[in-house]
Amino acid sequence: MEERKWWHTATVYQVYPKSFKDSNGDGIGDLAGITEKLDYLQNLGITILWICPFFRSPEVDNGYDISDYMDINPKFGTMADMEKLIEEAGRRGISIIMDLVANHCSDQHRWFQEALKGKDNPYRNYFIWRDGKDGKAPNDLKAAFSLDAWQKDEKSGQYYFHQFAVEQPDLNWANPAMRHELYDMMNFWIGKGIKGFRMDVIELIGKDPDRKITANGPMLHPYIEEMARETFLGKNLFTVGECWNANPDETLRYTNGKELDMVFQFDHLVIDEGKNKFDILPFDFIKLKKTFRKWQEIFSDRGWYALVWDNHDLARIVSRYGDTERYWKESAKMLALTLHGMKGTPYVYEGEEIGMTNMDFENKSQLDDIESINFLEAEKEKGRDEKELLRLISLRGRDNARTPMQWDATRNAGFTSGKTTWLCMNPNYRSINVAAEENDPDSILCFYKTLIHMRKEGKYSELLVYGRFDMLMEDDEHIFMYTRTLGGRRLTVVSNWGGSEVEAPSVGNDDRIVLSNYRENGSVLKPYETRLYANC
Ligand code: TEU
Ligand code: CA
Repeated sequence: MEERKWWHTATVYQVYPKSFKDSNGDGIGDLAGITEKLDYLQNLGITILWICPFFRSPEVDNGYDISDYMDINPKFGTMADMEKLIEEAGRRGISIIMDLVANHCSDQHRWFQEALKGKDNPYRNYFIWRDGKDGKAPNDLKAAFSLDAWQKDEKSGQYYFHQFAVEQPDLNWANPAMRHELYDMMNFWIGKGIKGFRMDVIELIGKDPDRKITANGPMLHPYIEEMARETFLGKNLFTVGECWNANPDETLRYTNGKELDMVFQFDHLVIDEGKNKFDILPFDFIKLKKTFRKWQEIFSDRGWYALVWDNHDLARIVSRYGDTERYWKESAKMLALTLHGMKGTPYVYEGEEIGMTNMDFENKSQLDDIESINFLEAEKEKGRDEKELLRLISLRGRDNARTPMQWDATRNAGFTSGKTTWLCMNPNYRSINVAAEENDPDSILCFYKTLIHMRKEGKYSELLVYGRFDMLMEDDEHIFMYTRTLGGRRLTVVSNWGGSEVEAPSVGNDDRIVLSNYRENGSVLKPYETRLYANC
């Protein structure tokens, strides 16, 4: 039996502060708005709240370009608002974890502004500078957002490295002075009552750009171990790292007891991606099941699995793997039970719990995200049709996850009292919203609430948290089925991943259905029918 941790029974809720709730009518979500909604989160059963960056930022990448780690983006409020949010959350048994963006900062950060002053400035080596080669960049490394990874500084003639936007210079983790300033910042926030960290692209901090190594670099784990020792280790906090290139060995090193509690890996969400997220391949259901089974086996008795469908970088799961035309409610619930029945910590992204969907971005003026805008411009340069590009962005773009939270059917979905919102509303807010679901026992919201509470406390909690995972029917074209077993007790999840009826597989004789997205459960599984059986 794994060592028990306070957060093992938790479900983590992720808030994108700009889009969750606006308290002052300026059309931009803010910290006071999150505080307003803490009762909603407590009622949902949430005990850990991950808030995306709320620090001072020019918002080139919506807050993942931080210009002051120790101050609050004035659009989101003040330090007093943050202190109140931490306190009010604590009173409701909700621990707040912050988004640690330690791989890079904003080019408007004091450190970078100092570094630009010259090669012998003490902050110069807080960043990664190289001379060019033959009048060009040091090498041909690429960045995200359709960019090259080296940016020339005309004043010094050198290039600096950026894995993301030009305005997001990578921090130089080889510099102990820089590392220790980051640790001081982390300890400042721990002192404020932050109960943990979600670590943005933590896999990149050990990079060696001269050898074109970005993720999983040679110094990655020594740096994380040092960070842990200097800040959160032994303080019973919650830490999760974001890793897009995690392999089994690397992942188990992260969770070796000297580093993090868990990492996100996204293999199950890139199975239909070719060259990039906008290069969409046919969905391969069996590959999806094999991916989940692989990672469940890796984490079977070591480390811990982050169970994720949605986040602020991903298109809405019910639009990706569900059916928003004919079986919106059934497929959203099926996806929820299929994920939440597994071993690991489930993450719920704002709006996922009410079945929020992608939207059609018909005009590029509706877009905000640098990743989508750069993709559109870069591909148009190559002669591709804007309408087709907008179709792809509507399928996979990050703005799908950033349209404001849909609270009710009033103007702007009750997200703001103002006339405008910083990003377009999804027009389906009139039918998909919290108010329409919170008192409907058959709603997606109530289904998520049941799942979250089932893990948190009660009869099946221990089985859901610690039960062994075994995949069944892995090669079946329609059914996702697995068991969770512990001490002779068993849960079985059976999900029909398609819009047609299929024969229901047999289960144990004394297995009874304890949760389903259909009222009647017969010998066939109806479209997107999902069932949780228990023998105890
Ligand atoms: O994302 C890491 C990252 O690489 C994503 O941009 C991902 O590759 C892409 O969205 C998949 O299509 C983190 C943050 O979650 C993201 O919001 C930031 O833009 C990025 O790092 C830079 O901080
Ligand atoms: Ca506001």
